[in-house]
Amino acid sequence: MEPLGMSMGEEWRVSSPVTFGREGALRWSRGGGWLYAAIELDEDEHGGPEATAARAYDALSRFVAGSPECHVQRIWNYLADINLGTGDDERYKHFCNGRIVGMGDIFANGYPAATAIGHHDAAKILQVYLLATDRPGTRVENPRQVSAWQYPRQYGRTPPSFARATLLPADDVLAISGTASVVGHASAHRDDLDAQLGETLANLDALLTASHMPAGFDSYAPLKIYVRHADHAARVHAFAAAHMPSAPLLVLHGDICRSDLLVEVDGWRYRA
Ligand code: 3EB
Repeated sequence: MEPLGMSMGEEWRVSSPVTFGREGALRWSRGGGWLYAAIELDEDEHGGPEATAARAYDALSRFVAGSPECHVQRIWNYLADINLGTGDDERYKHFCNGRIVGMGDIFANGYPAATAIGHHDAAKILQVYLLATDRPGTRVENPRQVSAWQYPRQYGRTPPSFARATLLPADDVLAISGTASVVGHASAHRDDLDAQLGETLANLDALLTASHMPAGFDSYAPLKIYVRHADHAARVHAFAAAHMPSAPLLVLHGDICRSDLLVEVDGWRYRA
């Protein structure tokens, strides 16, 4: 995704030796009880977003099930044309259908934190990557929001399978799912960027409270903000400067999975 403003990289380090490898389309690295796994599949080779999501999740689930790091904490999903199609035929909803099919048994105890965002590449590549650990974490839901897996039928045949956040095993880092202007199960403040940003921040604050993490988003809270319209980036940067001036920020041009949402935030909150 195109960065809107300053670009930065993200690096995950462990204080143990790291091994890495490849199994078909799946690439992985692991060390010190942590596993990173990523898969990229071309929809043209697998038949649309539903079948491709099922394949991607099946491959990841099998790999994780055979790994000592079998507790998936966090997943990121990026797909093309996420809002194309109407009603149950929106591509995001097809993705949700396939995701649940491919998830298998490793999520029987609950879903991981997640993000699902639309990219703008011409090639319809589904990219899914995850972080898993050898010890269980703690799932966190947001008291201001209906849990995504309990969304009513109007949002699709298959509710989105993710938790609002996970507290990683040492209890010192919160992995925050894509968070947007959703109250209860409804999108709030249609066509109003500033109100959506304010509601999103209220949701993020509530998530910190529910997780017993320190309040606020400071230098210990690296965040990504996904913006539907590139010309909204300046207002998003201004909002961040006012409300989270020291948070390391990456603003990206991406589509939010509900077409009435303009902005979504995900990232990390360290206990510091
Ligand atoms: C929402 O709150 C916004 O399908 O994995 C946020 C994070 C959203 C993850 C997903 C969807 C997903 O419902 C959408």
